[in-house]
Amino acid sequence: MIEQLEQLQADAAARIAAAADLDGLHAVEIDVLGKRSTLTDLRKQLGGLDPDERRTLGQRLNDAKAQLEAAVVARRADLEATARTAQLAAERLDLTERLDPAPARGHLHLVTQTRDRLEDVFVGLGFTVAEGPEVEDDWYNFEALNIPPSHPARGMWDTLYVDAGEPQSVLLRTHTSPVQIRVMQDVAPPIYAVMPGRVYRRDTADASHMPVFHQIEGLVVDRGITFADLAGTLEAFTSAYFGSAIHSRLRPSYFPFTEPSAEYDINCVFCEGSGCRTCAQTGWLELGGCGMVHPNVFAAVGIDPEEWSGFAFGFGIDRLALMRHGVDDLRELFTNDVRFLRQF
Ligand code: FA5
Repeated sequence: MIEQLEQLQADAAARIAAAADLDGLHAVEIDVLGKRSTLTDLRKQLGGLDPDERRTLGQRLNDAKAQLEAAVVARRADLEATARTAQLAAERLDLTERLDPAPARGHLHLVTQTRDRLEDVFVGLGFTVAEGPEVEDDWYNFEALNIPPSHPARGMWDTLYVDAGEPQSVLLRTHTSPVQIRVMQDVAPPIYAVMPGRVYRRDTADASHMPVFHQIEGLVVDRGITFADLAGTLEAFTSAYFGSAIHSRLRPSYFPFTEPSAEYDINCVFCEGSGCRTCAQTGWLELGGCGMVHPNVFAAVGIDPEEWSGFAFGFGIDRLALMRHGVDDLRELFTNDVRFLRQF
């Protein structure tokens, strides 16, 4: 019987080791260790043996059973580990994988590029950059700029009002000039600052107008600043931005917040001054207004005009972008056709 048991144990151990998967192992386990197994049959035969043989064989049977059970546990652990690895491999999701081609990278809009470039040029000339709110009140946008209520010059800026506070007291700023006021309130002179931003007017869109557009304001306040400094600064800016072939000129004009005031023109970049359709055969293109800061503006912010003088200017950023890139219709910038935008 001992021999029979040893043979049985060896066979059972081989079958356990050979079980290919968990179901197979379960079947082998029932077969070799279950109630109807040969091992159980052998145990049933113990009753017919004499006490010594019964003890010896009983002990061997218990050992064999314990070893086979341990073998089943070990094989099960192996098979479970293999099954788990296979499951992980089958369920693996590669979240870094893209099946569609990577989308093309975009770039900054031409107006943003132009604004950045303008800031760079002025920072190179020693200016700082400041910003102000797009929703303003009447005082900043008009009154502090020497445009009291019912001043006829208010008609120069067709204003969009916001439904807040007293009627017509809160508005979308019509120019970046209110930021001049905020800068002068915040910092004591000397001041050398540019102030870019978005502005709003009740203008109908056409080749040179948009109801929402962008300006860059400039403000210098220091001792002994003259109109010659203004002209020199704008000429230095013109060649830094457009190249040395393009020059500027100042033409008498009127703004309530500057005295004297001027329009800033540059040589037409399309015909370089010889005259074309874009410049209406004049050879010049108008880019913005400028002038010496009016004493009433200094008074509004508490700067002594006897001690300090200054100049200011305000250019249309969108129009500067058109000029620099030879585009002849402002609306092209805002239609947002990528075929147009990706050229810049
Ligand atoms: C002003 O807005 C003054 N605040 C400029 C100024 C600042 C003068 C400081 C003196 C001292 P004006 O309304 O002319 O000025 O506008 C300035 C520039 O903004 C124009 O020359 C033009 O380049 C641009 N601009 C005006 N209206 C539009 C519009 N609807 N669409 C696009 N650009 C415009």
